Amino acid sequence: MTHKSGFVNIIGSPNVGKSTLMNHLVGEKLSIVTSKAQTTRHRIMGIVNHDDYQIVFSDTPGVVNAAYKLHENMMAYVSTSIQDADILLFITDTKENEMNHKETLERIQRLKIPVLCLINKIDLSDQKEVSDRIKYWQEKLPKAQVFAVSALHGFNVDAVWDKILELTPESPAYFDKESISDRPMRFFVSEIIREKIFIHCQKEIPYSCQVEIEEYLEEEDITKIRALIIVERDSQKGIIIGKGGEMLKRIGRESRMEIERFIHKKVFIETFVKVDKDWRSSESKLKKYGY
Ligand SMILES: Nc1nc2c(ncn2[C@@H]2O[C@H](COP(=O)(O)OP(=O)(O)OP(=O)(O)O)[C@@H](O)[C@H]2O)c(=O)[nH]1
Ligand SMILES: [Mg+2]
Repeated sequence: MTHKSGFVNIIGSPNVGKSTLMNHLVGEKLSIVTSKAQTTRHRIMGIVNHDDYQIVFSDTPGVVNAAYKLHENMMAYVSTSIQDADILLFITDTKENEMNHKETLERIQRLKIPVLCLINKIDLSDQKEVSDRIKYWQEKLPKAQVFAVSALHGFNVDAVWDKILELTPESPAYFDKESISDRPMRFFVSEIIREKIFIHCQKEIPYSCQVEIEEYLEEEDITKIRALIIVERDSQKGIIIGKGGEMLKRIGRESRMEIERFIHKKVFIETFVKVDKDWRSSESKLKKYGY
């Protein structure tokens, strides 16, 4: 029996639904999702295993013009994901009139590998708008097959799956057939906490935060976690903690509930906040934090 395996990399502008799509395809919430743009900062692999195939999806940060060093590193993840894809899923949504980042679009236009263009969030749109978008993107990406989908509601995602399986090359598996990601548990835990900060904090705060897991201790009936939230300035520290510690408590409580669902175990979590001045602009600090 032949075995298929390949890298299916998801690229697109911020907030179009890349992470929602990957989670749907993998059937597990691996990537955090929020209503704010630039939620995803890493390349995160989600692996789907079957006797006959292994598909390695990669979620990536939304394509932006780099405003600070962290952005540059995020865009480097996008760039390598375009390079090493066997199949590219270019995702846009019904509200994106044109791709702001022309260079990336041009790179996709020049690709020799199969490109699937997914127009997402069609549940928010009408037939006419969807038809206009299909026409527009088919002209921009003439070699791509265009799909109108809703990643959130799973609409038409099956058709995308069928196409992916058809296009995946014959190859042995790249990863252990038991693994669902290339990332360790600590990474997912830090991302869950970052998601709660994104949801509850406004303006620049979510973008200035990084979460480090200082301790992850698995005991027989409970997992003990100590997390450090890193901000760029003293004023941000005060906001994350909130009046009487309310904000930090809320972030901790909601994170704990979600981590418990994710690892199917009881969790005890402690959160601390620390200032690391301008960490987003320092190459050495970014390296330390895994970017
Ligand atoms: N109505 C609707 N909302 C969607 C759909 N897909 C995603 N969303 C919403 O769009 C927002 C952004 O989704 P994400 O999956 O985080 O988008 P992303 O492209 O990964 O964003 P970045 O990581 O910031 O680049 C969230 O509020 C999602 O719930 C969809 O099919 N329909
Ligand atoms: Mg994302």
